[in-house]
Amino acid sequence: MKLFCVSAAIIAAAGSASAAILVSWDSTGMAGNEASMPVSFAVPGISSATITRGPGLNANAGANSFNSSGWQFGDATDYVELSFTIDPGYSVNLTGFQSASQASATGPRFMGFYTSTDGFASPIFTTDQPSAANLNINESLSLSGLTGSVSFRFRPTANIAPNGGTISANGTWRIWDFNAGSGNFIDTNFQGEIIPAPASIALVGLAGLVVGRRRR
Ligand SMILES: [Ca+2]
Ligand SMILES: [Ca+2]
Repeated sequence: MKLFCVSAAIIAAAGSASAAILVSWDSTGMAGNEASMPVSFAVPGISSATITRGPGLNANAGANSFNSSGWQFGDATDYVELSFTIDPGYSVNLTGFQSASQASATGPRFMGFYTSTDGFASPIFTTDQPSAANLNINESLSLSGLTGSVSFRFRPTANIAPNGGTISANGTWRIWDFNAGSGNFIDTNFQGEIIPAPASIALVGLAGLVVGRRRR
């Protein structure tokens, strides 16, 4: 009876979670041409978080950023990818994304944010960088029930640069911290909730019951 009560309490708690930053990456102090951006935070249940370049891009220096050149419109290998893995037994609901970008005068002006949930088919939002200046990105997301590995890619959606011409392979595009003003920079992050799956927790509870019986 005591074991049953403990199991029921764990199952009841499984449905509760609160929206917060789930995973973040820090560009502060980067040279810009590293192979990836370091993870600064991940909640328990999220692992293997990375920000990397597609194979069609080149690493490019740019202080406090993750910077790339070699952009060609229509090249499917030209993307910056944000990826993380949701551990077995959890699901994730994403509600927000924060970052910032900057394109050079001949870099890509319009960038779509694609997801692996539809095979990177349609952008869930598009950024417009009309000048070669910082662009804060602060988007609401509505992606529920995510499990396993999830990836997002920034890719050009038009062959247009901030200077009005076409994208040049020498042009650059970087992501870096969201600028909250007054010298306050927020690491690139996804917000939402992570939820332990009730089914897997119920199984753990049942396993506990079986072990308890065998010991008697
Ligand atoms: Ca930072
Ligand atoms: Ca390329």
